[in-house]
Amino acid sequence: VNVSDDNSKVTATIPSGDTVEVLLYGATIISWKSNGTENFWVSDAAKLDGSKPVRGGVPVVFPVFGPPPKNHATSSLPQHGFARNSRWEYLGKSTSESASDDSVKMDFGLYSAGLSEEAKKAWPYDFGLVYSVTLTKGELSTILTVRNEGKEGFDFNVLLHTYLRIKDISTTTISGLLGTSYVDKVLDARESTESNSDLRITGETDRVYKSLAQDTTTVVENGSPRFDVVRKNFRDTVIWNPWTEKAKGMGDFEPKTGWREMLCVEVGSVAEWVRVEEGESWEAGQTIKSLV
Ligand code: TA6
Repeated sequence: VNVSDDNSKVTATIPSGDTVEVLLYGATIISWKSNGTENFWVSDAAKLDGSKPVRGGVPVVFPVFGPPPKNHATSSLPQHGFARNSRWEYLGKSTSESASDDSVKMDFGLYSAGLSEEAKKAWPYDFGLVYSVTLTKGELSTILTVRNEGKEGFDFNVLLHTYLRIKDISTTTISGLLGTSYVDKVLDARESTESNSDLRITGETDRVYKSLAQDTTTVVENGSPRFDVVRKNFRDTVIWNPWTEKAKGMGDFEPKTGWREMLCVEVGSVAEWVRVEEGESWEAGQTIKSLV
C-alpha cells in the first residue's frame, strides 16, 4: 500500500494496482482506477486549483443540497453548501492486510473553525465532519460522519455527487429504482413513481428518488452490470444527466459532448432535513463496486 500527500492531493495505491486520488479541496475524489479503468468522469475544464468546485469526481454536498430554501438557516449558503469548496485536512491513513487483497482507509476532516469567515457567518453552527475514503480491490467506500460540536441542534442535507464514467449514455440503463417515488426537477418538481425496472436516459434528467426500498442502484452498460452503488444509511438517490443544453451552459463542462460519457448517481439524504442535536453525530456513506 502506498499513500502520498503533496499537501493538495492524497494518492493511494494498493497491491492490486487500484488507485484513488483525493483533493484536499472539498475532499473531492477526482480519480478512482480499478482493474486499469478510470471509473469517474471529470470535465476537461474542471478547476482543480480550488477556484471553484470540481466539475466531476465526487464533490461532497453539505449542509444543503441544491439552491438553499428561503427562510432557513442555510438560506445564504451557495448551491450545494460549502463542503465541496472548503479546504479539508488530511487526518491520516490506516491499512489492513487481508488474505484477498490489501485495503487502505484515508480520513479527511472539516471543522467549523476551518471554514471561511463568509461560510461561518452564513451558517454559524459548531460542527465536525470526518470523511473516510476506503480503497479495496474493485471497490471504493466513503463514509461521512457529521458531529454537532455546539450547543444548538442543526438541520442538514448530505449528498455524494458522484460523476460515474460510462461508455455511452444511449446504451446505459439504471436498475434498482422500480416503484420508487421521485421528484422530477426537469418537469418543475412533479412527483412521479418509477415504472421502469431498467431506466433509460433519453434527455436532460434531474430526479430525486426518495426513500428507496433497495439499497443498491446498478448501472448497466450494453446489458452487463458496470457499477453497483450501495447506500448505507442514506435515504435518497439523485439521477442527473445535463444533456446537450445544460452541458452547453456550464463553462467548466468540457467536452460539450461529455454528457454522453457520464451519469451522476448521487446517494444522499436530501428530500428531508437530517437533524443532530447538541453532542449528537450521524453517519452515512456509499460503496461503489466496479463490476468490470
Ligand atoms: O445533482 C443534480 C444537481 O442538483 C443539478 O440540478 C445540477 O445543478 C447539478 O446538481 C450540478 O450543480 P453544480 O452546482 O455543481 O453546477
